[in-house]
Amino acid sequence: MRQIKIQTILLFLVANASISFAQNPLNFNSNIKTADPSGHVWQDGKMYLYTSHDEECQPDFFMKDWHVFSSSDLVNWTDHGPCLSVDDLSWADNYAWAPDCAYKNGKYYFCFPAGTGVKDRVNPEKSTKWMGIGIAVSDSPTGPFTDPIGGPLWTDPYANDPCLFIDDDGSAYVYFHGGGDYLVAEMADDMLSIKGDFYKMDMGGYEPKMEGPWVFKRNGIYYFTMPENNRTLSYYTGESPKGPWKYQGVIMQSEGGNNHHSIVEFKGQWILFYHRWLHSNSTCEKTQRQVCAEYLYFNADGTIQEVKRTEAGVSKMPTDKK
Ligand code: FUB
Repeated sequence: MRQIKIQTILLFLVANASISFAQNPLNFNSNIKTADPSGHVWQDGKMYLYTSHDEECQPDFFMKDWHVFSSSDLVNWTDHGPCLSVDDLSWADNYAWAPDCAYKNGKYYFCFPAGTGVKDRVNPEKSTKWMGIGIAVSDSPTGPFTDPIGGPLWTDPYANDPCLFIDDDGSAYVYFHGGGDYLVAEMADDMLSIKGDFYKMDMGGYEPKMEGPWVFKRNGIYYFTMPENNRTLSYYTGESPKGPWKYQGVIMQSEGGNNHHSIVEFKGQWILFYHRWLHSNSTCEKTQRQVCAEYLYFNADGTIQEVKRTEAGVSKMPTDKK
């Protein structure tokens, strides 16, 4: 009898350990290093995470492909493998950087930055690096995606880190930081080109350097979020997808290296995905990037509460959803 009791207690402890153990960085069941997470919940209710892929000890952000992961509980993840690689592109051979994805017209549109050349950090005038934004299409959220244009959406200005946002009326927008400006362009209905010109948004007079913008809508408020100076996650709010925007403050403080994020609602709870520079699971002397997640809470007036990095991450759904 006593033995049965002990076994029952042990079973209970093991079962609970699986939901309370640290979930950061996210466990993708391999040693893969990922960065730049873009989270989306599609029709099947699962979370899909589109990430860039850091090669072990890679130099200067030379990156070659993108991965898709999916999960029904944010704890157990399936790696669907590379959904696109620069080898599939005729116009770029490197810099498979921060991607995004959107669903429209019954298809999935994977929007990605890629490029060629090299950056000369000592003599910048000798740099040959160029980056542009492409769009690839698939019938499946996990790809494989194909590039129907065979080129970037535009060649000037130089651009990376696109964010795709589809408004409630189906209008699609692409956001990026180009030439020091906060730019947006409307996508054509077929999502394969932009409609009209770039629009320089009114950021209320506060325009720090940034990359990796993210736009979402909640209770009629538009949120424009970004890593300020590429490191501190902060946000603006507005009444339209093109602004004007009002700066509201910090979501997550900097911890040194670049940060890149996305914010998405999952089962009534808002989630912040981001990456950290960590030594864990690395054969490399340097820290490497790995994707993490935290719960994110709104105040009654729609402002966002500051998020702290934790080890537990999203291991246990909170009961006080906001
Ligand atoms: O991963 C390469 C680049 O680093 C991304 O495009 C930026 O957002 C930064 O995370």
